[in-house]
Amino acid sequence: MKHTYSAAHWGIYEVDPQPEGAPVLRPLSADPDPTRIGLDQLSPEVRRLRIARPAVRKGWLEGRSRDGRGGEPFVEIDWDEALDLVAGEITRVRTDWGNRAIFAGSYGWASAGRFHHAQSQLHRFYNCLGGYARSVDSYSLGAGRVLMPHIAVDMDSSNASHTSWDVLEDHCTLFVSFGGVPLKNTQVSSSGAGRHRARAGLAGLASAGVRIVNIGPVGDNLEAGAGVEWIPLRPNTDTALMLALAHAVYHDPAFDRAFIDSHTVGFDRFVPYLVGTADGVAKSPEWAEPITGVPAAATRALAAAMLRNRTMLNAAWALQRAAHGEQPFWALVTLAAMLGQIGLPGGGYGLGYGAMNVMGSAHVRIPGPVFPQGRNAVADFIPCARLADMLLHPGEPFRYNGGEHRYPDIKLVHWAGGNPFHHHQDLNRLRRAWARPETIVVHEQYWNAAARHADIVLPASTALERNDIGFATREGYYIAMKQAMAPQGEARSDHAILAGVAERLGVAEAFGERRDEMAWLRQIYESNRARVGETGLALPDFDAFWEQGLIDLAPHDAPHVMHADFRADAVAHPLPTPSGRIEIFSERIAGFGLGDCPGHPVWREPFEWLGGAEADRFPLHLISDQPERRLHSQLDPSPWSRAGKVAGREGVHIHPADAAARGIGDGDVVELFNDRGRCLAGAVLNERLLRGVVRLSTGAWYDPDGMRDRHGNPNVLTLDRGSSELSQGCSAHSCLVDLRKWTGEAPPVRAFDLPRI
Ligand SMILES: Nc1nc2c(c(=O)[nH]1)N[C@H]1C(S)=C(S)[C@@H](COP(=O)(O)OP(=O)(O)OC[C@H]3O[C@@H](n4cnc5c(=O)[nH]c(N)nc54)[C@H](O)[C@@H]3O)O[C@H]1N2
Ligand SMILES: Nc1nc2c(c(=O)[nH]1)N[C@H]1C(S)=C(S)[C@@H](COP(=O)(O)OP(=O)(O)OC[C@H]3O[C@@H](n4cnc5c(=O)[nH]c(N)nc54)[C@H](O)[C@@H]3O)O[C@H]1N2
Ligand SMILES: [Mo]
Repeated sequence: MKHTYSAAHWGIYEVDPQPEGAPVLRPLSADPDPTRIGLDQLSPEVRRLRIARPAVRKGWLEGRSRDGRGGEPFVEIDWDEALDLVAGEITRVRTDWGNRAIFAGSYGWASAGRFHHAQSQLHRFYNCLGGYARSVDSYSLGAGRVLMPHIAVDMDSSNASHTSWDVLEDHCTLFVSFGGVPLKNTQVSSSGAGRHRARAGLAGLASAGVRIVNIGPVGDNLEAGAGVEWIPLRPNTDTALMLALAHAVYHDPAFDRAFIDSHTVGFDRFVPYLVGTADGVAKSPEWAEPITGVPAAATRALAAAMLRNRTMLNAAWALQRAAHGEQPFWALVTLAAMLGQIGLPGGGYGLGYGAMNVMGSAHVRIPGPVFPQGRNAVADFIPCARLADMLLHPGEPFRYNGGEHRYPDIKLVHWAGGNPFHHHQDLNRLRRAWARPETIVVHEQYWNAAARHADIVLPASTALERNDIGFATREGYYIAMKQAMAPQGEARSDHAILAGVAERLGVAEAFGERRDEMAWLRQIYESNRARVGETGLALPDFDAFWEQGLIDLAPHDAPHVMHADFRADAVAHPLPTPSGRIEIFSERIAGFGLGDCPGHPVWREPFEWLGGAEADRFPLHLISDQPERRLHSQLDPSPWSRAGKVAGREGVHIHPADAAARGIGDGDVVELFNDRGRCLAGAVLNERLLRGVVRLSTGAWYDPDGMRDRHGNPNVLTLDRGSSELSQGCSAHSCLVDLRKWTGEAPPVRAFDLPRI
């Protein structure tokens, strides 16, 4: 039998359905570097954690009690009862409090597929009912998303328009990355990674003789052969180093301001800060040295080399997932503008080569199929990372992107396709916040912490259990994601679940438009085909696409240079900023009058860092980066993810000298702690880490035992504070901890136990 296809965020599969039982998955044969993530998603270890039937927390069922979330047993009920309960709660809350008391922001990655996109389904559903309190931005790019449209271009356009690897290989001679190009991250692209290209991209740079410099606290996140230079840097001090590089460039005889004059605004308002006439402090390499730990001579040498090479500057997104996260992006763009190579092949800046597979793609950019969400009649919103603030402080004001807003008073939380007990910071605080709403409804596939902390749990099907269309920007494919197996247990798609509730609330027709699953796929594909047709690219009709299984867009590949049009003619191709140019000084941001984000890039001390006073008590900077063997918390129970654990827990990387000072050996169970919480982890001694830095990747399923997590979830330690009053982004990477060896017997991990039913 001919195989079918399926798409996941980490790759495309060839699927051999079996007459009985689970289908067999293989990575797409055309993928030069497929990932192992997800190949055992149908293993017994994963399948046993599926939610079989709708379930309600006992205390809530019996007396609507809010206590006991995350601790009580569940009672299984049938679908009709469950949908009646959900419809009843929605009606009650809408009647008593209005739609703005319903939070359905529902941040998260869910699964790939354009129709069964859980958030789109949920948002459309509530829009049919008069709206919901929503969330904006992302945990990924909280600060970047708000900053970049003011100074250059929005992040979605930026991500979709990076200079392609082939151009870098041919033209770049110096590639400098702040935060590496971690191949672990490029396994993934939101909505479906196609051909994995980053490993070959880096290898291409190395074999072309490009000088590659990696700057940051972590030395093993840029693997391109032997030649990579590593400049260790204290976490969260990239901005200070970028300013020092700018200072050295400014005083270099080779500095030429032609590009500054023709393509940017505000440089002359930044220079007094840079040279120190504004505040008495020149941002020189000597000034930066005690902040960053980078010797001034090395900074000067690098700045000189940047001016004399075709230089690509790159920054990892992690840099802005921190206190004052706008500053490293703004400083990087400013430094690149001073080098004058933005829009030239192989020169300029990148924001996130190494964040996802899409970066550096040569595939065509066309609009993708979308499931229409309708209009939200409720104005209330939060920046997504202000979740706990909202629940704890209803009615209180917050600043965001120049405006002043108030947190809505939330009575009902409805989540589909995200795991707040994965993604949010300071989980002990989140648990206090989570006890506030009257009702919490969660659609989940697995009995993870999000499901366990809900009142009403509705089992969702997986991508392999439904029909869908796969497509991701510049990933090069349309994928006919054909259902390959029956849903496990009584799981239903988010669409079917919400259609059931919509029927009870009298909006079935508005929500479903009388289309079944296949009719929706046909509709969203055909309307997309018409839009794509306008760009001159002819797609086959739906039936041909569905029959064929895959549309390969590779014949339309073309080398791409970011900002080439803008460089060639800034008048004909202005940037979407107020001035149409790159804004080194932003009148608009300056006009917001924010103490923590003035009108040009600045160095501000992070909330927590190794140079701050708190480092006396907690002398280690915690980096909680993306995990190598899974996507966030997804598939943590899989054999592949578990094979990466140390002593049954997530591995925490620590410099051998820091370990020795604490009597810790490789493989020991250790406890990380600060004032916010504690967690256990398994020690991994790693010399390619700056001393004073520990790295514990995210995504170990949360396993609370009081204030302590037993499994290695870094978010019991991280700080829940907006990156600045401009963006209110997630600042997870600004976090100090200490760590000690665990003596005696370590408590067993319970994260993968099923709840009591
Ligand atoms: N400390 C720290 N914290 C971080 C970060 C960090 O760097 N450091 N990174 C942050 C970032 S960048 C991100 S993007 C977030 C990620 O946070 P999330 O996106 O919330 O994490 P996931 O584990 O991907 O959660 C997706 C959930 O959706 C479920 N799911 C999958 N498919 C479906 C479906 O079809 N229907 C339904 N109903 N559910 C489905 C999965 O089982 C899973 O539980 O984490 C953030 N948190
Ligand atoms: N396998 C896998 N891939 C993923 C994901 C996943 O969960 N699993 N998640 C995806 C998502 S949602 C996102 S948003 C992207 C995120 O992409 P990124 O934000 O780029 O990913 P991170 O792994 O958090 O961090 C990248 C690197 O920055 C380094 N770093 C941290 N702090 C600093 C600092 O202050 N200075 C410097 N110079 N370096 C620092 C880290 O050590 C790490 O090696 O990854 C995506 N890719
Ligand atoms: Mo993300």
